[in-house]
Amino acid sequence: MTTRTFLSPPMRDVHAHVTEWMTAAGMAVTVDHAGNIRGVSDGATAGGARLFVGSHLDTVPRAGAFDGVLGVMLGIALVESLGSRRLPFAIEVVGFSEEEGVRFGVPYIGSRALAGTLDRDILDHRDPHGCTVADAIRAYGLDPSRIPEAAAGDAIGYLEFHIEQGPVLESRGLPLGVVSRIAGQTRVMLTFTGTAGHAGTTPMHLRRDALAGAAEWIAAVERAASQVPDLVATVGRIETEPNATNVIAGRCVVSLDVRHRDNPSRVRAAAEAVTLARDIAARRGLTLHHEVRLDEPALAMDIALTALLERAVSDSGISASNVVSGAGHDAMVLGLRMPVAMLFLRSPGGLSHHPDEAVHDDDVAAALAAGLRFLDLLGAERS
Ligand code: HGY
Ligand code: MN
Ligand code: MN
Repeated sequence: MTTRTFLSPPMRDVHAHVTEWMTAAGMAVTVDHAGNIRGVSDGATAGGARLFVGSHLDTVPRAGAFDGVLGVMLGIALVESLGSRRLPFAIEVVGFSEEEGVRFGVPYIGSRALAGTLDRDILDHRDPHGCTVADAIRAYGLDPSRIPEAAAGDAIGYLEFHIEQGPVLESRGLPLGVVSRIAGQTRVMLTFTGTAGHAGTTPMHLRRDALAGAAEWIAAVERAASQVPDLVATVGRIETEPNATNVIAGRCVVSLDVRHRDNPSRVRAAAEAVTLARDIAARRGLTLHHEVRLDEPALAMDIALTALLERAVSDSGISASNVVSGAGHDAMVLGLRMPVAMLFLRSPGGLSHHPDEAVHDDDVAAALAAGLRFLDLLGAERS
């Protein structure tokens, strides 16, 4: 299993491998100051119009082997398969440095740098060891003051290959799916604060138990979310202090991840969850603090680029089927800056964010063939 977080030592390892493969495919390779590795197909004029193809290289903890990195490898394979064939545009393959948001609790650092939308205050976020994003960038041998240089110039658009990470394509018996829309995502950190106390001597009615309050809230969030069609709400992280078996918890920090394909449903659900936390805290004599870490609107894929991708898939002999992505992707960030399209590969068992995440080799071959056909169609359109 793999755990590769932002500019961690495993990221240095994967950069070494990707540099080798990009170079062997005839690409000029750089790492920008947000830690994105970037390979440009040769013959590209500096600053010339280019198609970006990529995904992220960071992973969740104990991840599988395909979430993100498969999209980078398929980008390199596209360039490799073109060989000496010339297109009327360059291809830039990007391996983004931070999409999951695991190390600093803030996702999309790499793609925001490419989109030119990275807020400067994100550089001050600290990881659990107190290291800031800026420190991590410097420790990697990069310069945070040069992040603006990472911004994309003249972009035709962005194509991302990614595993579906869900059960839809497998249920349809399809190897590939064209993404129509990516669900919006709200991420919140909530802190319940009570009073630590002796587990043996404090009567139940005299307690201000932060962990019990958080637990009541977590169960209530799950119940509420189950009533709303297409809504998902997840509490994936919990940290409690002092985290001892014989001490009533004085403080408990929990994460909330809320998603829905339409924004009003998501925004309403997230707000209701925070109000619920505040009510439970008040009734239990706790205080509540919350911080919105991400408020990412749902994004519809670019119509023209997606139509070209659908044609490429059907020209490759596969019925083009649309999928809404419940997972967030770097395409959401770049879609605010350039036309974007995404091609999903079937996820056996719908499994992801798990060491047993898999793909079928034939589906990867089909994705590559559809990607090459997409380049033909885009090239013809721009000649
Ligand atoms: O959380 C997500 O949707 C993605 O895996 N970053
Ligand atoms: Mn992921
Ligand atoms: Mn991913």
